[in-house]
Amino acid sequence: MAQATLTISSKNYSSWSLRGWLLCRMAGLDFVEILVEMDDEARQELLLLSPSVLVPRLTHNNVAVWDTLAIAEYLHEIYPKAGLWPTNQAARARCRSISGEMHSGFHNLRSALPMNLKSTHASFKIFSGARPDVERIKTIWTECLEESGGPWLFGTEPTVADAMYAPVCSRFRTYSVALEPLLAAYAKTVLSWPLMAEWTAGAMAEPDEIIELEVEF
Ligand SMILES: N[C@@H](CCC(=O)N[C@@H](CS)C(=O)NCC(=O)O)C(=O)O
Repeated sequence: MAQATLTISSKNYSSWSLRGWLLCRMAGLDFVEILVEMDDEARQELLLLSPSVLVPRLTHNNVAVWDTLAIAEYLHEIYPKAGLWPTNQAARARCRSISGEMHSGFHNLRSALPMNLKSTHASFKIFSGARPDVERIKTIWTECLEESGGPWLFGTEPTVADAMYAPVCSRFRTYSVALEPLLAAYAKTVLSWPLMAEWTAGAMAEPDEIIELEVEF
């Protein structure tokens, strides 16, 4: 059986790579990472293997899966006991809904506050177009945490939703977004997750800096 692979790009900047990687690790998949360096000549060739020309891209048993939510659903089929989605149907529906919201929305937040694990900015004025995104995310987290009791969005174990919002926790830290205690505790849970620590260590070791993704002040 061929070794499963996950094609990803920069650990410092690529939030979708982080989500895909977290999902694979949460599922317990044995895989090797194919890191497409931002300035690598092989990058285009590797990315072209993914019809969307985007990462993450998973290969498993000669099946190629691209797009993060498709990867989540594929992993859930392969590892149904991994708990990627909540077992309760209503919670699962909400988990899918808020994961979908992250997947298809929050464009202003994503462009105004790009993921940059290496960076922190003590005072950052959030562009007015991104503020509704921040408020909506706070509402989502509050509702989930109040319903489930935390520390993760759907209770005692991380689910797809936590992987989807993990890069947001890092963005809120990078750009010093103020959070009320319940949400600050949630962000702390995510940022101190051993998987996040492992990914962040990889980001810190990356030499490249992408000027376009460095927010200027
Ligand atoms: N909807 C896609 C979004 C993936 C995406 O935008 N990936 C970015 C990296 S964060 C990418 O591959 N950009 C192209 C590139 O790096 O050349 C998914 O869910 O996987």
